[in-house]
Amino acid sequence: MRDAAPQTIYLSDYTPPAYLVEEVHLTFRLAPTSTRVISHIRFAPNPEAASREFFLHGEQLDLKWAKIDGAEVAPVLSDDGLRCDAPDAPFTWEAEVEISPETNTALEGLYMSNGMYCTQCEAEGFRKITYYPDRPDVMSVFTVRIEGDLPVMLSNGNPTATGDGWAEWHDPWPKPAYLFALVAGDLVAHSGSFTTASGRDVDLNIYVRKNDIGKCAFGMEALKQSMRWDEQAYGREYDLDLFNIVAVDDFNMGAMENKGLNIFNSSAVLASPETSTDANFERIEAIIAHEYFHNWTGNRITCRDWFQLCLKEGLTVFRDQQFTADMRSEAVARISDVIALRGRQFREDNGPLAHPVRPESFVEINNFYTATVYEKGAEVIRMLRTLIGAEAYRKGCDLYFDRHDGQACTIEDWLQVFEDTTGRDLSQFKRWYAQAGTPRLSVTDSFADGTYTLRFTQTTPPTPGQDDKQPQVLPIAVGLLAEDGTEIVPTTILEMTEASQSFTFDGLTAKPIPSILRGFSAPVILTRDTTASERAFLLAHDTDPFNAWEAGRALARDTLLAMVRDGTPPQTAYLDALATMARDEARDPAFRALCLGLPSQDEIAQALVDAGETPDPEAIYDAAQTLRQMIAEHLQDTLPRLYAAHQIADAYAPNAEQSGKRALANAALSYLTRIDGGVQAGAQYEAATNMTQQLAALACLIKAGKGDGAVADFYNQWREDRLVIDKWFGLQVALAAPRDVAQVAEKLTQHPDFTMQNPNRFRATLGALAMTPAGFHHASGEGYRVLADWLIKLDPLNPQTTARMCSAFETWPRYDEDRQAKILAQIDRILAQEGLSRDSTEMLTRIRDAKG
Ligand code: B3K
Ligand code: ZN
Repeated sequence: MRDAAPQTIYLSDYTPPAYLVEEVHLTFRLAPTSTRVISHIRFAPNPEAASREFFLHGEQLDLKWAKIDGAEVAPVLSDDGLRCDAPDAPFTWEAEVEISPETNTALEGLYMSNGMYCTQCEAEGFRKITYYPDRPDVMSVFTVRIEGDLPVMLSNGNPTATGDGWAEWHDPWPKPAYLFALVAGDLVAHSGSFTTASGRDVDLNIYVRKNDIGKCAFGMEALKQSMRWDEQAYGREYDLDLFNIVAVDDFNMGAMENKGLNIFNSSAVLASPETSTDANFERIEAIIAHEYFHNWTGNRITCRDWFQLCLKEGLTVFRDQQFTADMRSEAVARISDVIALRGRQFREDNGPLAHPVRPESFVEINNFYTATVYEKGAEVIRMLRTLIGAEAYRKGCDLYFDRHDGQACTIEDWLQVFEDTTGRDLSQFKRWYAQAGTPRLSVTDSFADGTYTLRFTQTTPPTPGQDDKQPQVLPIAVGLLAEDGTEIVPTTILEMTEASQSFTFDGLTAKPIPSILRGFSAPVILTRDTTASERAFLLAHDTDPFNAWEAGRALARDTLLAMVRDGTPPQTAYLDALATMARDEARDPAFRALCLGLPSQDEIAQALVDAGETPDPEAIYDAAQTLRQMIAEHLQDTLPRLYAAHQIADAYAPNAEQSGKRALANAALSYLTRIDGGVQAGAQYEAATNMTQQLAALACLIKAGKGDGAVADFYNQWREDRLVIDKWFGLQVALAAPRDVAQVAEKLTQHPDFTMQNPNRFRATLGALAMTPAGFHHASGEGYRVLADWLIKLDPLNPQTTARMCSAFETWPRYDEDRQAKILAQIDRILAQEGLSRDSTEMLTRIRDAKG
């Protein structure tokens, strides 16, 4: 289906809606290729609007008839909606449209997945269901009647009546259309209940297909913990008698926060020890929390327009990060968040797709559900909280909920509550929402007469459309240590507001060792000339666990950079520090496992770019392989002990304690495999009783070149479990030798279980190709060619998932001329496709035209 003509939308063009909606009644007569949607909508002129133009969004709808106040009308239809003469007074609009859920492969609007009907309306999918003012600042109360022959038929809110072949639902909370949901299918429920702080009982259900009923218990517990946590941490109670979650196999992203009826990608809710890894459990817990938390930050208070997306997403990510930190280890959670931020957001912020946390224009809003809006958006809120303190933050949030409940808001509304409660001027802080790019923070130090001085300088490189950047407000958390490892100045927040600024610490007897940017207190790239021995010292002694990890990370990064540049072998200072850390029983195993990891190849590539060099992805891969081998040899006595000491006798539990031990044992196993050729990994594979162990062992065997038998065995064991088979697809691509990666991916697309209609399977295969740097960027250009071939095939079916995966090409300006030419040729080949979606066209033109 062709998109409406592409058009750029600007934040500065916002105008209030001409008409508001007082109430909506929808009737769905479900049929796979001919569903009828009958709407009955009460409109009233908006006193705040300048225009009285009556326009309703609508795309790919077959309008049967329309009436205003009972009289048939003949609206003017266009690609993106309809216009009609309408009274300058309240009136009733009625219409009937026909849509075809079964042939809706875009998975937006009403579609079918494995025989079940479901919806995805954010951001602008409701307009594919019926004619409506599909914008978040139009909020209304929905009543829904579903007619069909399926046993379970759900919508938002509470059920009001049901009969043979029909069900009615009413949602008392006004909401924008993007939060509408409908589900109908042959489903079963895993049920639970929750009593809110004020004593109201809420029924909870996770609806799944029959075979999946054994995979719901963990999600249910996570939901209850989220409900309790939001009451305690933010004073937010749930507000309906019912909360439903539904698992869907074909879904473009992780999950969706529809009011009272969250819809989840099955991979983001279904879990069992045999089929899910510890990382899967942790992700599920976080996503359930995230969607639940949206009930207040997103649903009760929503966004005025889509430019304000970070208002709900940045805040809700920050809230889910706080939740994970409380449920698990705070340090480990923070380190994991920062690894993800650097891996996705820094990459975006330093390339052609860089955009502000609050963008100023877009063509297709679905292209802006980005790491910048989500993860950098969360960092901005974290900084705000650091600057004003936890108590003031909570007070500001309380005022936000009081003042704006039921409204569609802006970033200005959000910042205003903190200005009002703290008396602070946040105008400079607001630059975080407007300026794209990752600030570079450099620091030098000096010591004289008992005074220690830190001198900081910040600069932000130009990004597309923003050549000059102003200094931002940076909360820099600093602690000072003495040479014997004691902390002489505990964590202090320095508030940097200038381009260059000095901070002093008086009354010291000797030059201290600084620990700067503790807890990663601002999303910047910190550079500081220092020695390997000082980094080793901080890895061993920093009282801030984030910075202890960061010191080890910096050592690893410097080591890899030196290896890539001229083959300099790793310094023993690094290897010894790593060995000491790995053996340190006083440290959390999860933390030690993180310390044994290396910076990503992407991070090394970016570091080379920052130093004015051109990265060679294969050289980076080789250096990482060599370093891993040297670490394995250096730790050879420690590894078997580390492995043995972290085996677990108790029954499997996906908690922080057990998963930390498994992470450390598996990190040890991975190094050990380089020494024993896979003997221990083979034993673990055979004996594994949970997916964390089985998958880790399988990965080791593949890396050791001994995976063939296990790969076949794994497939036979799990062929009926699509989520496990996704792992099977992904692992084979990710672990192939760089020259084989593209070919392995391409061969897997011929496998009978490969389907491009299922986004999880497509991402497991082609996404793994895109995320394996040395393979994707192999000099042959085959990685680019295979991905482009498949994006071309997927685009007509599913523009959203295609466009999202186009970002694989975003790092092209980093590379040598030959690679650049090869990538650009593929981009141009995709862009030349007749009828390419608006989504992919926008992504690829931004990537191609703005040399970041
Ligand atoms: N709000 C949804 C994302 C919708 C994406 C639309 N392309 C999930 C979330 O952030 O919780
Ligand atoms: Zn969200």
